[in-house]
Amino acid sequence: MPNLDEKYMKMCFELAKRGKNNVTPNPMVGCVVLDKNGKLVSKGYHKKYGKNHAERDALLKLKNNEAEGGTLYVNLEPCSHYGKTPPCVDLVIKHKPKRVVIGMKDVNPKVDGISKLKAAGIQVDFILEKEAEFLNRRFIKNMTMKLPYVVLKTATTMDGKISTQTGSSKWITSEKSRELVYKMRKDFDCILTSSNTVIADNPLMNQTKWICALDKNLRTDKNSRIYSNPNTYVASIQNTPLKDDRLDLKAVLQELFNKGIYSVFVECGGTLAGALLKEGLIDEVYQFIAPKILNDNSGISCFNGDNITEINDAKELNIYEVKYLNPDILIKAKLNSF
Ligand code: AOF
Ligand code: ZN
Repeated sequence: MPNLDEKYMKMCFELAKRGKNNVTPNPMVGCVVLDKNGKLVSKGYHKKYGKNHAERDALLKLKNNEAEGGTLYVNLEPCSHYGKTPPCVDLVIKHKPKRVVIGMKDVNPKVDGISKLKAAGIQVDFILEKEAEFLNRRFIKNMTMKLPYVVLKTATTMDGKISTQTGSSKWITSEKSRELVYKMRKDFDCILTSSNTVIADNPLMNQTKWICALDKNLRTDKNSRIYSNPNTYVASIQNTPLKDDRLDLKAVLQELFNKGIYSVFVECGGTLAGALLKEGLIDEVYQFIAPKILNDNSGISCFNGDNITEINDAKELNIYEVKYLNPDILIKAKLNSF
C-alpha cells in the first residue's frame, strides 16, 4: 500500500525535524510503529546527540509485543554498530515486525542494518528516498566528504548586482529580509566572511557560535566587531596553505570541520562567492532579490568568479523554495555538490 507507506514516512520526517539543531552531527530521524492490524502503536525520534535513536525511543514506549507482525517506519536505515548507543537493528529484530520501511540507506560506513534485518527474515522496503536524503543532506555531506555543509547567502538587485562600481550597497534588500537573515544564521555553526566584507561593513555577526574570516594578509582591524566573539577564527597566510596565491578554500573548510563545525553560512562579496562556486564548495544558495534594477555595466555581480564563454558551462541548481517576502523574494536552491 504505497500511499500508507508515504503517509507514515512523511510522519517520520516531521518527527525527525523535532530534533533539528539538537542532534548535529547525527542525522534527524523519526520512527513510527504499526501493529499487525495497521494500527499506529508508537512514535519516536532522535532528540539529542548521544541520546536514544528514533527506533529505540519508539520501541521502548511499547508495553507488550504490539510490534510483532507489524510495520516499523524509519527515515534512516537502523544502525548496526555500537556508537554512543547500542545497535537499533538488534532491538528492532527483537520486536519481530513483519516489515521495516526505510527512507534512505545510512551513509555511515559502520552501518549495515539492512542485511541484518533481511537475515532475520524481515521484509525491507524503501519509500521517499530522495526526500529522506534531502532532509539529511547536511549529515550526508558531513559523513561522506568530511566537510561542513555550506550555504551561501547573497542579496541582489534583479540584475544580480550586490553593489555599484563605487561599492555603494546599503541597503539593497528590505529591513524585513535582513531580519530574516539574522534568524537564518542561527541554523548554522559558523559564519564565513571575507576581509573585504569586514573592512567595508564591520558586521557583528553574533548569531552563530563561530565566525571565520578569510584574511590572507591580516588586513582587518583588530577592533572590528567580529573580534568581540571569542570564537572568531582568522584564516590567514600564517595558518592556511595557499592555492594559486590565494587561501586554499577547501583547506579552510577542512580546518573548520576539524574544529567541529558542521554547517557554514557564507556572507561575503562577489569575489569569494565566485571562488567558492568555482571550487565546487557551495552546497546551496539563498538569494534575496530586491525589486530594483541597477543597470550599471560595472556594477558588482554576486558571483564574480571566472571567464565563462559557454552558457552550457553555467552551474545548474535545483530551486526548492521560493518565498515572496514583499517587497523582496527569497530563492533557496541546491547545487549538485556531492
Ligand atoms: C539510527 N537511528 O535515530 C539515528 C542513527 O553514536 P551514536 O550511537 O548516536 O550513532 C550515531 C550514528 O548512528 C550516526 O552517525 C548515524 O550513522 C546513525 N544515526 N541511526 O538507526 C537514529 N540518529
Ligand atoms: Zn540506531
